[in-house]
Amino acid sequence: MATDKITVLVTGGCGFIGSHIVEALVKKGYKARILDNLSTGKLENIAAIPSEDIEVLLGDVTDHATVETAIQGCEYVFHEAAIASVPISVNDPVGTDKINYGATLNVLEAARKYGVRRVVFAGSAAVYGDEPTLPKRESMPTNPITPYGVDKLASELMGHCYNRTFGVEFVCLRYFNVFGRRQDPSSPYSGVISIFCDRLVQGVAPVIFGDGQQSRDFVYVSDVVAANLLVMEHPDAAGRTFNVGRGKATSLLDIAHLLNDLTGHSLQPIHKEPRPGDIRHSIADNTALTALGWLPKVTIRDGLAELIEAIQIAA
Ligand code: UD2
Repeated sequence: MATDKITVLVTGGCGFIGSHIVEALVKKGYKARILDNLSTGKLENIAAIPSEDIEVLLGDVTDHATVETAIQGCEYVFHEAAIASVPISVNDPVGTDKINYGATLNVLEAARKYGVRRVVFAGSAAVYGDEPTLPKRESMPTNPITPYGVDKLASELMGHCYNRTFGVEFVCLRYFNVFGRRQDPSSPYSGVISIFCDRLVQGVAPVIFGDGQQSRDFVYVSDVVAANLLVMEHPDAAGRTFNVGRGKATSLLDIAHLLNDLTGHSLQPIHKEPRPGDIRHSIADNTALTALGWLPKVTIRDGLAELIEAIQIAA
């Protein structure tokens, strides 16, 4: 059946953040096309979305022809597909580069060829590296210390190059520590909150690497989705890079405490050796994004409560 809905491509649309973006796009009346190879994404993440509003292409973002096919007819692209693990990038810099940088170039080139209006890219706070100045501002020098961070930065730079040189509008969102439903807890390098929650519902104490005073700018996935949808069409967003964090740091001890409080447990964290290469604190200056009208709405406590409820329902 013919449709006059605008089609939006979401690479990695079966993944953690991508599936939430797809859901929000469909709610706003867009048609979402998903390109995902299900390496970490899951079809069950999009199972609740009405099938007439989505198209799912199972394929690889590293394959140029596949990306060209996926992008044709799309006005916007959210490029979320990536190997989201720093340690995997350290173990296999060549393999991850093909995905975390090579695929971005594929997307940009196909966007240029097929006249996509705007590409929104899932960047990372990893581009700041371990330089201790806080909060992180977008204008600060970047100094990534892992292949993951370098690929994210290279992708940003190429995106801005396509913006200036070829007129493909490009926006980079540097995600801080995103948490929420559908974040996979199964690897030791999954987001710490997903791991803690997974253990908690099994009544197992969290393991904290180090003293637990290290802190992160945890941001709930629905606020990250709101940031994506805001910069998708905002006239002042094109050609720019924005931090996506709440601008508040929460320590791991506080997370463990909040989780006990929310569930009535009194699990004492088990402390182990600090994780090599860990940064101590991370916090975003989000002035640029809030100036566009973004306001993170979900507190850490409310986000944790929602997440625990979702995990308990699924269990
Ligand atoms: C985040 C991003 C990563 C990259 C990086 C840039 C996530 C999931 N990862 O890594 O993609 O952008 O920032 O700096 O958002 N921890 C424990 N116990 C556990 C698991 C983790 O104590 O069971 C600690 C870990 O040692 C670290 C903190 O929790 O101090 C956060 O770890 P993470 O893997 O959730 O995120 P991070 O900040 O290392």
